[in-house]
Amino acid sequence: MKRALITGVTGQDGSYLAELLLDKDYEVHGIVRRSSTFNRQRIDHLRSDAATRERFHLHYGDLGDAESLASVLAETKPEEVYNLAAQSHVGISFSQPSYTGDVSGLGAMRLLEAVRRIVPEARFYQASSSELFGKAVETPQRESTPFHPRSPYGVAKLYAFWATVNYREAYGLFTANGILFNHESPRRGENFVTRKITQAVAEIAAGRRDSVALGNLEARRDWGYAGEFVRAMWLMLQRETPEDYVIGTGETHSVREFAQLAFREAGVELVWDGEGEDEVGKDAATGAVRVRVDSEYYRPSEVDLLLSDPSRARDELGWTPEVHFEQLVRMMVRSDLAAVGVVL
Ligand code: NAP
Ligand code: G4F
Repeated sequence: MKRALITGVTGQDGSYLAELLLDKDYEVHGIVRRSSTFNRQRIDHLRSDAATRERFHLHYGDLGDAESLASVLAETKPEEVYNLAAQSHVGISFSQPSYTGDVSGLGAMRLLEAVRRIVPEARFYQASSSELFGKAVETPQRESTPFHPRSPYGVAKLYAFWATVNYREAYGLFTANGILFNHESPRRGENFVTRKITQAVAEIAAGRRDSVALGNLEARRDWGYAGEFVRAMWLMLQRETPEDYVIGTGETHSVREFAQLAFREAGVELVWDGEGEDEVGKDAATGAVRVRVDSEYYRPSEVDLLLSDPSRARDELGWTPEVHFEQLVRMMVRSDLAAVGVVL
């Protein structure tokens, strides 16, 4: 039985990756942080299900605390380590720049150093991000595209990316960066734009609120489904030699398109009126304002356009995404509608 350690196991990706590995008969260890209230909703089913609970173990630790990382590695001796933990919100990284650098940047270095000292044979996956491309110098973005991060989060992830490469080159560790483009799901955190929209659509349909306030409607992202992106992480660690891979769908859509489609899924056709901060999206049938623009959600520097070229992952890992944009939006809206008890 293989043993894996996942940091960030309570997050969106951590929960899907834990499911995947348990399904492959791994023993899975996850690092969780202490919090005053439990936040394990995404993994509770794995702790109660008879088929998985014996092979799924949680340990307290924090990427800010090197000793806790070393202790967990010494206790669990994993063969694969997936570093998914991060302060992962780009907008919030402008409010907490040095904390984000500490956790999302230096945290990866702390873990790499602990791996080097305690389990140097282990294979290491780093959750790198398309935010590295930032003010992208070419489109689509591929492994060779130069980086130009646009946020404290992107800068922190740049440090972690190069730390991962450096430990491969300096010490011969098996380390791989997955440069993942945006991936979403019904488990996506509620303050990322996709989930914020689908949750608002559901609450509006349930009569619990009137509208949703968004920032930049023109930003374009390459949005895929988290449930299938985690398989690419695992595939990277099964290779003979470690490499870094771009993972995305090869399609790009704007925040406006996402909102349009999400409301359509709940039977509301949006028409747009006005410009800039005065723009609104109205229900074409009733004239009710459903989307507003609020500059509070603008970022000091924006990533305007992300679009992946995932051909290397297709050719070398055999990984191709199956869930397309429309299916992703539908899946997320339906899940949020079900959560508020709305059946259309
Ligand atoms: P997420 O839902 O925000 O999950 C982040 C996880 O990190 C949570 O389990 C969180 O724990 C944990 N964490 C945060 N700070 C920590 C600390 N100091 N010590 C230990 N754990 C800590 O993020 P995600 O969407 O699953 O993304 C997973 C990883 O991929 C992240 O590194 C993210 O930056 C990266 N990434 C994500 C995407 C995407 O589109 N989703 C794309 C590219 C890269 P709590 O539950 O206690 O908060
Ligand atoms: O959903 P977002 O917050 O995701 P963002 O910034 O692209 O970051 C996500 O993807 C990265 C990979 O590219 C990950 F590394 C990172 O951890 C995270 O998972 O914002 C997407 C776009 C941005 O351009 C933002 O300005 O949507 C725009 N936006 C417009 N209104 C909004 C809003 N974003 C948020 N969060 N909230 C809004 O109201």
